[in-house]
Amino acid sequence: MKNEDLKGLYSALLISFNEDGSINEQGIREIIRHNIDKMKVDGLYVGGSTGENFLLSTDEKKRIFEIAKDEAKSDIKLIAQVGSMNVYEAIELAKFTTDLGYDAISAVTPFYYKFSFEEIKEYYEMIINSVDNRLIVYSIPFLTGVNINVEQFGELFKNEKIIGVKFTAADFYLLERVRKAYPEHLIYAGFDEMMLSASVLNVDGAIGSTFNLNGIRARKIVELVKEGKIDEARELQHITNDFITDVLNNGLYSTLKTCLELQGVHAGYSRRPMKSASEAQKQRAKEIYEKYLK
Ligand code: SI3
Repeated sequence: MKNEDLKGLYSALLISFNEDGSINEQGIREIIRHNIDKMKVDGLYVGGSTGENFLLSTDEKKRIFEIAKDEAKSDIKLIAQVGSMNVYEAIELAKFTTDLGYDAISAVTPFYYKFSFEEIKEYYEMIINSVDNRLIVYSIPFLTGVNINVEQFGELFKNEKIIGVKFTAADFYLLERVRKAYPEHLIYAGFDEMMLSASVLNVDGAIGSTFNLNGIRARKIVELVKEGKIDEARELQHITNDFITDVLNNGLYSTLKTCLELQGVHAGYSRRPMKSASEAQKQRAKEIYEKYLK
């Protein structure tokens, strides 16, 4: 598959857990089917923040990668987020998902310690040079505290296997600079609530948690921008952002999961220490579902 074939709209896959925190395989399969059959997404981003990935063991991550590939087969594109504080785990997962046939891997910038850019670059080189695959940098400064500037993106992109970035930041000046500087690299918008603005800047795709439920509306925003129908796109972004604001206020992943449950998809519990929805939050999620998704 050519790099440009990786463009498109990807759901950051939600993961269903049982009440005891174990993986709910049937629930995960149902979420994947819902994304393919109802949301009509181009691909899935597996093992991201939305997948509560950083709360899981290596074996659990591997099992989720296996389930996603087994359920999705080659019907849609699959990107595996393998990044970890433990670069050796990241390498192990990069090898594992490449062997499974994932179309690309992605890795969050290493976090917690204040790594220098040289260290960050070496982390990426170690991961991607261990496999015959392509890598998308996962930049999410508001959670990691790691900011990468235009020149540093250029340093990373010198490795031809590092083909793009998932840009989860509100810095649209930086996004514009990166777009202009690296027209051949793939940029995925990471904040669903800023999809319109990112589309105007000509990103190559988007990866988001809310597409698990709002995927059809999200795609329409992208299409309207491409057709130059900015007023209509803005109206849809307004509705989308009313939805996202209500979801964020009620608890992001637990509300998305409750909304899926209301559609008969067993999205299950969250993984501790992440809290699952309380009765009051479930009630509010029902109102959100009825207002925006029915
Ligand atoms: O890694 C992932 O699961 C993502 O793709 C994350 C994605 O950028 C989401 N960010 C987080 C922290 O969940 C967004 O889709 C986000 O949930 C949404 O824009 C609402 O703020």
